[in-house]
Amino acid sequence: MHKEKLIEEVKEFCEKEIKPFAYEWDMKNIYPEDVVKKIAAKGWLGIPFAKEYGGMGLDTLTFTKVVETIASYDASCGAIVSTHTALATWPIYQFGNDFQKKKYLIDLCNGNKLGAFGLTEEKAGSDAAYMQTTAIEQDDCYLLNGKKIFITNSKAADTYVVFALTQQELKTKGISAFIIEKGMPGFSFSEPYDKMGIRASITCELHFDNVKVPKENLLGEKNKGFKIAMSALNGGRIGIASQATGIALGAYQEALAYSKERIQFNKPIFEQEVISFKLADMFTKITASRLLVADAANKKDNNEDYIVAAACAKSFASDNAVAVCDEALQIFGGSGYMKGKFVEKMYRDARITKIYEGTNEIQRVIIANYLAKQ
Ligand code: COS
Repeated sequence: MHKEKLIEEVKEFCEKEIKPFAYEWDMKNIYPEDVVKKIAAKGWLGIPFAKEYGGMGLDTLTFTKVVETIASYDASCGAIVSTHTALATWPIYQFGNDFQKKKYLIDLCNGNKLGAFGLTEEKAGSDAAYMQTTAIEQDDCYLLNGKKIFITNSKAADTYVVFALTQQELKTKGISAFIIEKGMPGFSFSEPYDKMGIRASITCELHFDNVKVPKENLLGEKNKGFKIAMSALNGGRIGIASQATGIALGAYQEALAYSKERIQFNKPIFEQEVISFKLADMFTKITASRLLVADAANKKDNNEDYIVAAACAKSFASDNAVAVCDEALQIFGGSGYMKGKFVEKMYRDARITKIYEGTNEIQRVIIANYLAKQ
């Protein structure tokens, strides 16, 4: 499919299926199950995966454009698509064996199933290796015990990539990745969190109480799971950078339109230089974010090292998203501070992009570690 045509189709879909409802989802904490099913039916849960597995066979840049476009209408929907694709589906695509690809990947790519990623724990946030969840070998299974927190898609998902210690004393070299199915005995969820933003994406804890995970669900090699988690996060960060760029774009578009309508001192406020210069800076920030996202996406597709490029894109685009939403709200003045205005929602939605899939402080650690080696 032609990429420009796809983005036009995504826009039309969002105008009809997302825009009229997004604020209500946010206010009422509603997970838009029907819309996610429609997104799945369009094939947009499998954009960068080969057609033989039910994907669209497109590149990472196209994936970022789709996430950006969706997030410009609703950040939660952007987060749902990005997490499913980059954190749940990609690790199985990259590290799964034929059996796992047949059993899990096809349904994730064609959107029959939704995916989630379970890494974070109470004591293992930025220090991801300090996890407590264990997977102990027992006959033909691993016995999984522990709790994962802040999990996007959580209750709404069907298939989970979950990380656990298989050899505690080895730390990063004693972590393994597993594919977990909803409904496995002993696997349950907390109530959803009541979040500041991206309130239409459902976020819960995952609880594992003696879950018997068949050995065939070990993803990749035993004790090689930390690398799988970190690799998935590299791609996930490109997704978050796209999401952040989309939120900034949505807020900028709202503010630009408003600045041309709102009359003060007998003229549209856009004609005040102080306002048009703000919009010029917002436009510049969005353009720069897009270029860093594209750089990381192209490096990924060209099989170049994209760890640092993803960290640059994620931290820069998310800092920009918060700054752009702040200025958009400023342009709206008091009315932007009221419930019911999209900029108020976007301001809250933007904030998470500086935190999840590695805080921006961690992104700077990654970049600085690279600089130390130059
Ligand atoms: N991509 C690929 N491999 C990576 C990696 C990355 N981004 N970061 C680390 N690794 C690899 C290292 O190369 C190393 O491999 P070897 O053992 O073969 O040398 C291994 O992982 C351990 O690396 P390191 O010792 O640097 O691990 P640390 O525990 O010190 O962690 C950071 C490094 C802080 C970068 C890592 O823990 C991190 O990214 N934390 C943030 C986690 C996060 O994003 N959490 C939010 C999840 S929300 S879904």
